[in-house]
Amino acid sequence: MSQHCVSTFHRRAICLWLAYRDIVRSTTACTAAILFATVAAAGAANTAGATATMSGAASAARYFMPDAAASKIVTVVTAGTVAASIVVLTAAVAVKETGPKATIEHFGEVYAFLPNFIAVHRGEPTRITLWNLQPDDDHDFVLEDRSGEALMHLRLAPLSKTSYVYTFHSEGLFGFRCALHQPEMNGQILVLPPR
Ligand SMILES: [Cu+2]
Repeated sequence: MSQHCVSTFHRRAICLWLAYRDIVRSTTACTAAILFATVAAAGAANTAGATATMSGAASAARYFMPDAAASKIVTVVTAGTVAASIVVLTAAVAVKETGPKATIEHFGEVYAFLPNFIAVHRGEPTRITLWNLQPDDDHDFVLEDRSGEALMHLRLAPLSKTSYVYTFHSEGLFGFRCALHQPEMNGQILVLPPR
């Protein structure tokens, strides 16, 4: 405002008008900025909502039990009489909370299944319970067929036990892995002949 103002009295009206114009302009600009910010925020919220919906749908589709074709290799049920029970732990080999720091700097955080080698008999229902021991880390369990295709995919939430009864109908060596911690968090299930 001061640049428009001169000391002479008869220009007071012009000065006031210019000041008024400046205020109107800045208010308009400010209103436009607020409107733009509001629209941008609404757009961001919509995008976030869409992302959340998509990731929700994606996560629902990501985890699955054996389908009809996979069930010819292994059937998985929640309960029943079992011939054997096996507990598999998620072991924190090198993690940020406890180190060693140099190992994590070199490899990143390292986890493992413990045990990572299981033997079962064909046709023998076997309970396998997966314990996620980490309080703040997700793991998952992908059981693979002999060509490496996923037969099933389970989420192992932090501090949880995930238990199913597996009956293999096919002998041989089947891999499993945590898809979140590759390439190190793996194991194998050897399916032996019936005893
Ligand atoms: Cu993992």
